[in-house]
Amino acid sequence: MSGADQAQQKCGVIAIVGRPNVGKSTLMNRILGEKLSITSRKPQTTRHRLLGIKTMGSTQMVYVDTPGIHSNKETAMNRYLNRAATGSIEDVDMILFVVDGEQWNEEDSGVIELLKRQQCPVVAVINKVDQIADKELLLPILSTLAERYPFTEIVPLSALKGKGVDRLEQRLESLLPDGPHIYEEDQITDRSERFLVAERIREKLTRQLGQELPYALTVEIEQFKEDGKMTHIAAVIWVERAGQKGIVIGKKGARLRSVGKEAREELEELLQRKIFLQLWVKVRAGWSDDDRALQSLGYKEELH
Ligand SMILES: Nc1nc2c(ncn2[C@@H]2O[C@H](COP(=O)(O)OP(=O)(O)O)[C@@H](O)[C@H]2O)c(=O)[nH]1
Ligand SMILES: [Mg+2]
Repeated sequence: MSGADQAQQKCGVIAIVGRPNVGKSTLMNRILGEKLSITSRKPQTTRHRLLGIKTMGSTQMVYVDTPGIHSNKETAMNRYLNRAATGSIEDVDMILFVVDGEQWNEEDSGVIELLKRQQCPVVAVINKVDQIADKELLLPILSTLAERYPFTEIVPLSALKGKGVDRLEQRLESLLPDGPHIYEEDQITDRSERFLVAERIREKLTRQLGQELPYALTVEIEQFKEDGKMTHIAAVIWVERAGQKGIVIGKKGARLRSVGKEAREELEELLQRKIFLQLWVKVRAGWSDDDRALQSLGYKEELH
């Protein structure tokens, strides 16, 4: 590419932050028009920093989806999640601070405290406005938010329904600094297929299992192999206790079969090929509160 072309390019890294469950991952997927990040009704579904790259002509937006910043009990996993989230707001060009239009709590206030240390523009997103029937209620939410922090912009939207997202993108584009693109035009994430596959299996487990269990499990890909006809994927679902193993497997293996079927169907769509998926459930006591186990299961410090 010639120097002149590069000079016209715009590029920026935009971190999406907020407390768990406000819709950060749903928003990133919506902007990209692609399901990269996994989502669920349960808090702390997102455990890793994940880039979503959107290039349109001379403009490249590099979104960073992050685990929710929270104040739960101190375990190795919780410390890891908070580090991954707070680390991603350093050295970015913009921050998207996402809140749930219906609920504000002290975890949101905690995130605001972190924002106060940042120099870059911060755009606030009031998400889930589809759940606010009386739109007049938005005005007081907007003004309270404006009092809490000098946001560059406050944009109400619905990530789930896609309402207001175009307007947000236009505003972000206008704030984007000049600079050469960081990634190739056709690259949409920094993560491997292997990673996306493990995450998609974890999403199905998170959605199908009860309240507590999702936090006690992680997914590790043991085999990822092409044979010309299809991709053979073998994954281990690690749980913390034998009792949890039984629940994941279900009566006569019903739960595991159902997770496997849903995951396989989505993975075939994601990877655009036939997949043979095998799932095993294994116990590794206390993996989520053990720094070394976390590392070996892929929860490594993510520097960028
Ligand atoms: N009604 C409604 N629900 C939403 C919206 N955006 C996200 N959600 C739901 O909120 C839950 C948490 O979303 P997720 O993207 O995983 O939140 P995250 O933890 O901030 O990444 C999921 O059940 C989403 O479907 C929205 O605009 N409207
Ligand atoms: Mg998320």
